[in-house]
Amino acid sequence: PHRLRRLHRAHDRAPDFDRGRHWAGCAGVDLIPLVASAEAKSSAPKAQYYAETVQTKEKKLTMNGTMVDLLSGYLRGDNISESKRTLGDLKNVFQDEAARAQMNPATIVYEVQSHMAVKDGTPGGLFFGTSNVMPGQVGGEYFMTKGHYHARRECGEYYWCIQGMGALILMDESGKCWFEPMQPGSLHYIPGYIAHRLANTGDTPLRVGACWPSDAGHDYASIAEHGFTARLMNVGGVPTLVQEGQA
Ligand code: M6P
Ligand code: ZN
Repeated sequence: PHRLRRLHRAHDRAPDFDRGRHWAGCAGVDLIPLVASAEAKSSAPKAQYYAETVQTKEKKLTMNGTMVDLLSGYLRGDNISESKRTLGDLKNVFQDEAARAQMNPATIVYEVQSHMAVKDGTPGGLFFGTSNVMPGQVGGEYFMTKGHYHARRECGEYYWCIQGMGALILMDESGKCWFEPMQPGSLHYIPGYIAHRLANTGDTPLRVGACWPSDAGHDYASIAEHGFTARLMNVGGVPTLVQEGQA
């Protein structure tokens, strides 16, 4: 019962994370309908998602404290950190800074949930996350993440598209830029030494799962300084990677 109460608190935290609008309303169904143990039911009636034990015909199974909604990638339970970036947070990220400055700074561009079972920087561990990029454009450039290199350049990462349409924009250290189209089910291996950024080219949220080493770190400074050398633009309705100086 103690553990269940703690899990509830973890879930109820993060009031600024707008899960009602962007996550729970998605096509996802309820999580696996666990049958909570009698003890869990009486102490915490809403705790079915976090039931510590389930009784099957064969045996009692022990569940851990975190669940992934397989349809949306939404995470709930233990060890989850959440963040969001609004248009106001993304100064100088889009090509058309004047257009961005005219838009509502409170508009959410993307949200990230990360399951961090070890401390950031721990060698040999893994992090697991879901990014949720909203549909939208700034001056014809699709809503996207800030993008980063890993601080430890050699570290790779997996992305996989869960819902929506978009692109994984990649850049090597010489500034060569390309992209991989994303659709539900597409799997993307990002090798070390490659900067990566997500763009939503559709009109529904782009939800992407990610798994990366817990000591990879984020190097945003290199991107802030040099940017990506290409931008994914809506050119007559077609997502087009426009190289720097080519527009
Ligand atoms: C994925 C992972 C995270 C990353 C997030 C948002 O979930 O790659 O490490 O933080 O996307 O991307 P960014 O950090 O570039 O804003
Ligand atoms: Zn990364």
